[in-house]
Amino acid sequence: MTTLLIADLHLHPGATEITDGFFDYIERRASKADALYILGDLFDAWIGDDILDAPGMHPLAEDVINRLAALSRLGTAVYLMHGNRDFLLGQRFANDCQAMLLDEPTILEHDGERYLLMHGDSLCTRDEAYMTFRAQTRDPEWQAYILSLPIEQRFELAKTLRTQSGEATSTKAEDIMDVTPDEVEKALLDQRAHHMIHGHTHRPDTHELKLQGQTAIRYVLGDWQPTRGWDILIEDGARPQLRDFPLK
Ligand code: LP5
Ligand code: MN
Repeated sequence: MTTLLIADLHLHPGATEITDGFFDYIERRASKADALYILGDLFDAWIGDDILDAPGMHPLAEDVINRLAALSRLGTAVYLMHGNRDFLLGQRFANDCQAMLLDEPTILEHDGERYLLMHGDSLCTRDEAYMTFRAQTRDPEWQAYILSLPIEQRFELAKTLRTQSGEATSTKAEDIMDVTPDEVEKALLDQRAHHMIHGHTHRPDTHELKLQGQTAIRYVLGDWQPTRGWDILIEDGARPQLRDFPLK
C-alpha cells in the first residue's frame, strides 16, 4: 500500500508552472500510488461549484477535474479535504473528479498506524481574528447566502478577502500564525493518534513531541512553488517521508 499526501498547491489561472507540475506529478508519481490525499488549498480560491455550469468559464478547474478523474479511473483513490481558501468546494466538484470529499479531521489507517489528517488552520487558535473569520465562513447558513450571490459578486468578494487577508497577515506575529502546541496535543489525544499530517502553515518539517510519555510525530506539508513541490509518501513498513522535488 502506497499513499501520497499533498496540500497548498494554491492553483489559479496565473500559476501555470504549478498547474503543469501538478499534472506531471499525477502522471509520474500519483498514478503509481494506491491513494492520493489532497489536504486543502488545492485552489487559491474557490467561489462555488456552479462556476462549472458554464463550460469554458473556468478552464483550470475543468483541467484539474479531468486529470483527477482519469487518475481515479486508473486505480488511484483520490481524497479531497477543504482548506481555508477552497472551503466552498462541494460534492459536485468531488463527484466530477471521482474523488471523496473528506471530513476534517479524518483518520487514515495505514500499516496499523493512525494518522490524523487536517488542513491545519483549525490548529492556529492564537490567531483570534482568523478563528472568528473561520467560524463565519464555515457556517452553513453563511455559505448558503454567499452561494446565492451572483458569480461576479462572489468573485469580487473573494478578491477583497484576499487583499484584506494579505494586509492582516503582514502585521501578525509569526508565532500566532503557527499551530498552537496545546491544540495539537488535544487533537491527537481526542483521536487516539500518534501521527498528524497537515499543511496550511507553509512550514514544512517533521516535529517530534511527547504525548502522555509516548513519542508522537507531526508532519507539516510544504506549499507548492513554481519550481518546487512537496508531498509525504507513506509505504508499508517505513516511516512517512516528507519530500520536496523540482517541478517540471
Ligand atoms: O490565506 P492567507 O494565507 O492569506 O491567510 C490565512 C488566513 N486568511 C484567510 C482568508 C483567505 O485568504 C480569504 C480568501 C478566500 C478565498 C475564497 C473565498 C470564497 C468565499 C467568499 C467569496 C464567495 O483564510 C489568515 C491567517 C493566515 O492564513 C495564517 O493562518 O492569519 O487570516 C486572516 O487574514 C483573517 C483576518 O485576520 C481577518 C479577516 C479579514 C476579513 C474581514 C472581512 C469580514 C467579512 C466577513 C464575511 C466574509
Ligand atoms: Mn491554507
